[in-house]
Amino acid sequence: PPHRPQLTLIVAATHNLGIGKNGTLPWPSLKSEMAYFARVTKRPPHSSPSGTKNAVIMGRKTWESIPPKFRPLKDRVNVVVTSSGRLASVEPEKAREQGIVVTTSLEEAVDCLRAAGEKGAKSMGDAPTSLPPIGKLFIIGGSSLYRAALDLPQAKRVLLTKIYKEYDCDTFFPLDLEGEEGKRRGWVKTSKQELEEFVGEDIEDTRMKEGDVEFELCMFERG
Ligand code: FOL
Repeated sequence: PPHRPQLTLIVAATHNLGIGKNGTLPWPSLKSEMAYFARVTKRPPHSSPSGTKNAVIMGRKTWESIPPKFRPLKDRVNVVVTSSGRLASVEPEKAREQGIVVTTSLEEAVDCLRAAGEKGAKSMGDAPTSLPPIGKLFIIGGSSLYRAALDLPQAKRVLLTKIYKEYDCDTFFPLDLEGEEGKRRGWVKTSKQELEEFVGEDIEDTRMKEGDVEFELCMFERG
């Protein structure tokens, strides 16, 4: 496993980069888009050891935004970053057995997962983790965690779903990947083929529609 594991941000945003409103998503459920999020974040890399799970790293407000019946997000190691080091909704002892890791910074989150991912390479002296082997690392929001991740050189990929409808938003993705700053920082949109290869599924058309909402599945990378 790499010493500095790559991080992939996954986000759905409007044209104005809106990602949230009043502690939840700005749009009334986009089932097919959410299903894409769930499939992609659950699917471990090809040729990973059996039992490998991906990790989803999120900020405390994003954790709270997930309907209680869906959290922790199943079949993934859930990591919640919170400066207080506590989650009101979870008993600390219960957290780890449910596959929930609570950390106080993104760096701590990545270090903790790296230790789990390299488990077996070292034999003694590790803290007991009870974490499975870790595959891909996804940053799932919200805006302050996206910003922290974009500042790390390990963040080399963004899976962006562009929502082609305007919704009132009070929370925004911190970087316009296709704007001046995004270009200056080296972000480029990849091909559909590269997207399919990374997400591990064939995509008939990256341009999709649910009800009257059109959206587009995109991937951006930086060298
Ligand atoms: N990225 C994309 N592309 N779409 C999103 O909706 C999205 N949402 C978040 C982060 N990145 C995203 C954060 N918000 C659930 C709810 C909110 C949320 C993320 C996940 C959630 O409940 N997920 C369940 C699926 C539930 C269902 O099937 O409706 C899961 O198992 O992933």
